[in-house]
Amino acid sequence: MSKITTVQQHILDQERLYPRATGDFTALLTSLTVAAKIISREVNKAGLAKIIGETGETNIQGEKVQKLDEFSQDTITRTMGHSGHVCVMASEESENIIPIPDGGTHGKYVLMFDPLDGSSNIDVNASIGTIFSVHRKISSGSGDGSLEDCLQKGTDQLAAGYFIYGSSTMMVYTTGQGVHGFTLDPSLGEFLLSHENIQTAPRGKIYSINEGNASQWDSGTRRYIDHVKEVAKSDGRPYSLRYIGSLVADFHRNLLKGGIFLYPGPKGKLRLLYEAAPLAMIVEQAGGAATTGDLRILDIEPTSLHQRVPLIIGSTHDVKQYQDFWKKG
Ligand code: FDP
Repeated sequence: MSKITTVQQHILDQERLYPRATGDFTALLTSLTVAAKIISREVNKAGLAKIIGETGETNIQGEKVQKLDEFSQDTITRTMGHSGHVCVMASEESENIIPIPDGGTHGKYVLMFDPLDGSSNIDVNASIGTIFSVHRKISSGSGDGSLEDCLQKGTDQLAAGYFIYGSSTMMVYTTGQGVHGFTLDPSLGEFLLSHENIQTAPRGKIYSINEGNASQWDSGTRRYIDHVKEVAKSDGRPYSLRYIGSLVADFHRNLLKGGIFLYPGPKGKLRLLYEAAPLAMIVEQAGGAATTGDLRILDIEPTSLHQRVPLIIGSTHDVKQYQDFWKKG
């Protein structure tokens, strides 16, 4: 009989690998799972908003109906701001850093998050997600964290992960000891280990890109996409195109099945700190790769909170091959 492991037990076991660990880190990630369960419950009711009252209006209980992305932002900020584990946060939805609320206890960690990624998919019932990344406080003192704490590069992440609200709700995370996936059992309210030590295929058969942007692609990207579409049965081409337009959902599928996701330059659309860096840590831990074309995502020094980068991420062979095309221009 296989063992049943909750996410809390798993995080605790991972933290025990570090002799000087205090348990704080386990508590931080556990608080985050509470926020995700609240968001998951609300996401599952999304279609009902139309019945019980439109967003921004008052529902039949006299409560104001909040937009789901704002709700997710508030839920994470409130849960984590009072957890005592973080000293500062930053979110894709907030222009500036988010300080700990008055009266809150300061911890030694920095939390970066995208509260509801892929939110243009909410109305059509497609999978969406929450992405997070944890750093250690580097600014001096034990009080409030600062912008400096938030602008750390991907290689300094202590943990990264995401929650995907799909046909089931899942949590996928890494603390640098492999990538592990948990599925929420809604009747128990517990995330149970379902995907231990996820390894992505060295080479996939899927490419994921918004082809509607083709006229803006550089010639290297154009030639690469032509290449994966060419018929060459001997090496597994043509690849299949799969694109949901919800990063967490596209990434999660490719992580499990193998493949490449591309949102190329010149500037890119996706955010370094809330999307590219956390997913790059996960993919590398699963044996894959992530690049802008010329730079490894995890090596980029952030210069601003909402910096965008090109993101090419997935199976190592595919990402390397993209880079070869990209370099030739
Ligand atoms: P969305 O605009 O729905 O929030 O981060 C933004 C994001 O979604 C990603 O989740 C997704 O991969 C990408 O944008 C989709 O962009 P396009 O619609 O330009 O393809």
